[in-house]
Amino acid sequence: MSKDKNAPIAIIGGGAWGLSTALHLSLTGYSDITVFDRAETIPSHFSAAYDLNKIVRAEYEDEFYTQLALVSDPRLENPLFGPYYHQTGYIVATSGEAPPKAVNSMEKALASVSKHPKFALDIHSLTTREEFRGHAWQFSGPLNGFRGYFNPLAGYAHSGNALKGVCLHLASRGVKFLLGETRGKVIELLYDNGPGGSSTRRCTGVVTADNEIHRAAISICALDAYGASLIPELGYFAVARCWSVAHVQLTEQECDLLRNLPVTNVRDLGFFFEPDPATRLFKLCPLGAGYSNTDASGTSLPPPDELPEPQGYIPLEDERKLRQLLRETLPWMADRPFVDKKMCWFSDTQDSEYCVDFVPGTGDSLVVLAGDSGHGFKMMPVFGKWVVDLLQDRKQKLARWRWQQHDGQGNNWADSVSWRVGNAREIGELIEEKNRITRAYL
Ligand code: FSA
Repeated sequence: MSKDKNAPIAIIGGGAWGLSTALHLSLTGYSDITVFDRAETIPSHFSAAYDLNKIVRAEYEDEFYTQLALVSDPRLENPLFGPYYHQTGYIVATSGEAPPKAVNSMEKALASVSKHPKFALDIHSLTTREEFRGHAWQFSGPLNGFRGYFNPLAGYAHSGNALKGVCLHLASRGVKFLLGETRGKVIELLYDNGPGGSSTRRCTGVVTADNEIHRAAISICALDAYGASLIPELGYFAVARCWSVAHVQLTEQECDLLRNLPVTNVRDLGFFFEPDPATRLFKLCPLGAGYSNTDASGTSLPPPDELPEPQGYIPLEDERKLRQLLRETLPWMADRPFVDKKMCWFSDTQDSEYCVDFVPGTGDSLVVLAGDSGHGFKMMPVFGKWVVDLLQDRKQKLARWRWQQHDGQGNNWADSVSWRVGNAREIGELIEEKNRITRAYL
């Protein structure tokens, strides 16, 4: 990297990873950092972390990520993250109707946490309704055939508020923010031709929608699901995919009832969180293989509009899963309307590995951060350190986080991701389904 810590750095995308990168670069002494985002404010509604809450857990199928998540403990890092973290504990389960893939995955997770020195002593395996109620007394549903475990060393973080808090802190450290559809939306990356016919060109900065040129020694594309809009080759291995989010509006009394409810993740149905005390919203997400938005060239990107279709809508199959989840656990909520329904977009890789690397052929001038694969937010306290390491090492030393060469196999791997259940679909099919339902009710 440029040895000059005063050289301009452009970070494109003010989500969890972009802000964490700005934070750690600033803490390392880099003084001329600008964060660009299309949204008018942070938290940006283009960020996957624009949300009430995200699961914060250290347990993983892969010990490598367990170690990283343990280091990323929001209680330890600094006061920036602690206030948003709530250690309610974590119930992982399968219902009596779960397909073998979900049961196997839950059992593998239980076997692994049960022998892990960091978790083992506190893991409680749960096989009866009463055992589940020992950790979530609020569960009044039948919990038919539920099996699982409770891990107290986990919980959730208010991700939208964490982004806001970090943004304010960064502004106080002199990090600049260019926000909004004109000043903040990066429409193009600028390149020079590289020295004397070499195959390496350098990225020299960005152009925003108001046609301003912003020169940068290093440009860092932290657009995640939207990354292929600036770096098309990224779309070959990091696929924009979305999952449903829904909420139930609770009363103050209902909210009090559910206080301290552990995050509950039923692998064949979905997961939910203790209600947010400020809005009294109870957030739920169905589990599945996700939905992509693939164009004729084979690239999936979130829909381009400011409010991507379908907003205020989640697929019928997901509504069904969530209502089934509630009937089993909190049946009094099972027929309540879902509000603030949306699709949350991620950048998904086949092996769920992150991409933290230079874009090939750009020397050390253009970094891409992508492939959160639905497990990126929890790393926010430490993520930016890995970008600082990358810049200082001038190459990605970890093979698993390198830019992935396209294998020509296409993107038909979504159903085979080990920790997911179900079949991936295209968002276009859902819009047709939604229109059919709307027509049927006219
Ligand atoms: O830390 C977590 O387990 C949250 S995963 C969130 C999620 O929506 C997954 O449930 C889904 O399977 C996909 O991987 C995207 O992320």
